[in-house]
Amino acid sequence: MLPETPPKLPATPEEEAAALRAAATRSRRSFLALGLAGIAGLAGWRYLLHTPDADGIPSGLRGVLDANARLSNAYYSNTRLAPEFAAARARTPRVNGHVGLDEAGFDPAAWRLVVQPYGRSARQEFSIEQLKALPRTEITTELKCIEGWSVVVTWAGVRFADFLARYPLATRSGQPLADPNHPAADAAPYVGLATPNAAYYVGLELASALHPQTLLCYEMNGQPLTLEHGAPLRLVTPLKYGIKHLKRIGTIRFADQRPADYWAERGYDWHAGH
Ligand SMILES: Nc1nc2c(c(=O)[nH]1)N[C@H]1C(S)=C(S)[C@@H](COP(=O)(O)O)O[C@H]1N2
Ligand SMILES: [Mo]
Repeated sequence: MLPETPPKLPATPEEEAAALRAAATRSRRSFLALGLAGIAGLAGWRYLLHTPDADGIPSGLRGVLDANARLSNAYYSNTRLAPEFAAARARTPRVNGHVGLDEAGFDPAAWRLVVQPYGRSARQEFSIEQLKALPRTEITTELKCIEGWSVVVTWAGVRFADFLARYPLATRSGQPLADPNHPAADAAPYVGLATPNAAYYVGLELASALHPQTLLCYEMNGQPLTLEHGAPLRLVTPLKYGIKHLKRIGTIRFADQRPADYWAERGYDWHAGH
């Protein structure tokens, strides 16, 4: 289809000069608009950086991270799985992070897992034999460190969900969680784990603890865990960065509030998902 009125070409030098002036004004305006957008952007950035901190992160950025966390929470449905690999690809990871592992006189033979059940005061203790008596799960997944390296590792242990199926410690009622995708109303929203000396600690949402790849792990690449890799028991939660894979679990507690988290207190995202 032809335009009803074809664009009018300047007929005279005066008309041409007027048309050029009009075009220059238009482009000056858009240049100005761009500049203003840039200033607004800079002001916005200043605002983001200078608003008061929450967890050591400017609250403007904190809001963005929280929005990301809400998205990643949707991801943490028990249907999303971290990729698994052939066991032949497994390697020994470097020893990374010693916080909480330098306790003088720590005796793995005397170690017990101490659990604070949800809404009840009496603590319960578990030996490594009791944990090994539960169904064993082996997975080969990638351990990803927030520092930028990753390595494929074969882990074996008991699923956190299987531990809670046998010992229903996450509900006020003491009833087992029938459906890990829809935890009962009386289930704890959070789990906190710490080394026996409480020097390193991580927090998880119950949904992450119940994820089918989250293990209370006692073996690495077919061998019993070494002390430096977290013996007698460490956490493995492959949808999250290594910072959440607490080595040498001493205590587990179920909580109403977001538990303290060593690296979240130092500015990393609390969820640390990837
Ligand atoms: N107790 C304890 N657990 C910890 C850490 C730590 O400093 N102390 N560091 C974490 C980090 S940052 C990583 S990447 C992994 C590394 O596990 P690895 O030493 O078995 O490779 O352990 C995690 N668990
Ligand atoms: Mo890490």
